[in-house]
Amino acid sequence: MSVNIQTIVEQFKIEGNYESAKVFGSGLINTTYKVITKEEAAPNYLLQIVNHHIFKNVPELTRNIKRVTDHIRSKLVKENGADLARQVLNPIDTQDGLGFVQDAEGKYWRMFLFIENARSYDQLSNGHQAYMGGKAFGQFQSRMADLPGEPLYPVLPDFHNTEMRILNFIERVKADPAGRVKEVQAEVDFLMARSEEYKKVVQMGRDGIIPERIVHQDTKFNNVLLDENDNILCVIDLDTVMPGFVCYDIGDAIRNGANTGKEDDRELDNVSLNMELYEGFIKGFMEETKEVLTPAEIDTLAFGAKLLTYEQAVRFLDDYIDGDNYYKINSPDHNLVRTRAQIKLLQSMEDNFDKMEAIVKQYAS
Ligand code: ADP
Ligand code: GN1
Ligand code: MG
Repeated sequence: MSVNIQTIVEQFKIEGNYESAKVFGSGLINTTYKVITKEEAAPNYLLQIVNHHIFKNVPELTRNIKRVTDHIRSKLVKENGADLARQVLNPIDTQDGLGFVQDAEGKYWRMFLFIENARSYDQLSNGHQAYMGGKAFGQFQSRMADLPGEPLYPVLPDFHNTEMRILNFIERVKADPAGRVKEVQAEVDFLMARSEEYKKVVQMGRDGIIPERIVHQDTKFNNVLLDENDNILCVIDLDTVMPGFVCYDIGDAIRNGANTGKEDDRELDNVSLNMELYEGFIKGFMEETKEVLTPAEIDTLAFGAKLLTYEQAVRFLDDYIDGDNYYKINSPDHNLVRTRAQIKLLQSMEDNFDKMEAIVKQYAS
């Protein structure tokens, strides 16, 4: 890259001096680096290029993240023995006080304290991890319940508005910008056959049956940092924290985390709902939230897993039909492979839906 990372880093108020930077993590949207400082005593940092084609208002996004992390920190300081460097993301301010740097190419950079000795898994290996994932997102959600001040800025309006996503998808299929629709007609038909069912949560919100709350909205398991004993450190990747419905968070956590295969598994036989991991997520999430959730919200939780899987299939296929403009891809058919894996997972959830609902009932009581 032509931009010199050191000159970017030096515009932030860091301790110590820049030594090196290397690409880090496996997110599909932003570009992340770990920055090492020369001095042993100085912390390391996490530097990110924010994808401003997606997050168009970086100043407001920066303000949201500051408000959210300040609020979590204000709760942690009241807890005995809380580790303020590891139990909350710490954004690093810039010399000019803006909190982000825009380089000569127009890219936006931001920085956090690097959380040392943290684990972030793309795939789970046991029910304890799922339980911790459910707890982490449940705890995040209950901490946000008393965020002071005006509503958070809607950085991505209608992010999980499935009704809107379906309307956009129909338009995309009609326009067929990359000439790919004929190749994916079976997948389009599968998703369109279910479109009415998956408008339900948005409609329930509109009818006042379920309340909006501040939720995370990108609850992949690699957005939870765990310590060396797999206990919760903190929830990261706060770009999408906005008002939304509670089933989005537990739903997406299950979609991403309770899959026997990978999100982009080419081998569809690997993909299904892992009931043990599903139960772990529900147990952890319910422990943290059941006192505040309404019966109508509790009724949406198992459905949320299907909803978010459906929506993710629509989003991946939409991007494939569009010619791959949104998600990072590793192969020309990557978004189609991802779509097929989401459809397979959704089918498995449809087959197990009664059991999924029974597990929610068990932990809600
Ligand atoms: P993306 O939006 O691209 O998913 P993330 O903010 O989730 O970006 O960061 C990508 C990865 O970097 C995370 O999954 C996690 O492994 C790691 N990471 C992010 N922030 C920190 C941090 N402050 N300390 C240590 N690791 C981090
Ligand atoms: C993106 O940024 P990352 O990789 O955590 C996406 C999520 C998708 C996910 C699918 C802002 O998450 O909504 O569920 O990919 N984030 C955004 O892997 O679109
Ligand atoms: Mg992430």
